Amino acid sequence: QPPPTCLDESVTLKQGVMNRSKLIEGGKRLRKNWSNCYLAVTHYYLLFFKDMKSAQSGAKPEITIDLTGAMISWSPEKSSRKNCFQVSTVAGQQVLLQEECALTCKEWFDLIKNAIQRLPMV
Ligand code: I3S
Repeated sequence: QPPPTCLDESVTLKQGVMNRSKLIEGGKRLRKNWSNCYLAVTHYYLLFFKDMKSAQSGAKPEITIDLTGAMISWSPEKSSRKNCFQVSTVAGQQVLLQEECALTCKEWFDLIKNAIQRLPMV
């Protein structure tokens, strides 16, 4: 399943604002740097857009995360912020996601976890 090149409502399970910090990209550990982003979850991918406006006007995602074989876990030790979880990909990308509202954050977590579990293991 090739990654969507823009927000596609027909395959989007959930979309909304999240706080994100990349941890590892292209095999390199990055300095933690939180930013607000607009996240869309599909059955196969996480798509991170700059903000809602750019997502809804057809912009390309800034980051695309392949959920096949990915791992997700709560990671309170990775940040002083509450409600943090991390997603790690087979390709070695790692992002931290965070949201102030515990309930909303758990909804994102459960949805992404379910999406991962439906995909084949690699
Ligand atoms: O895990 P760290 O290194 O304490 O993460 C903090 C730093 O990345 C900090 O930036 P500086 O590298 O300029 O100090 C960020 O501003 C903080 O947000 C990071 O900590 P939190 O606990 O917010 O994830």
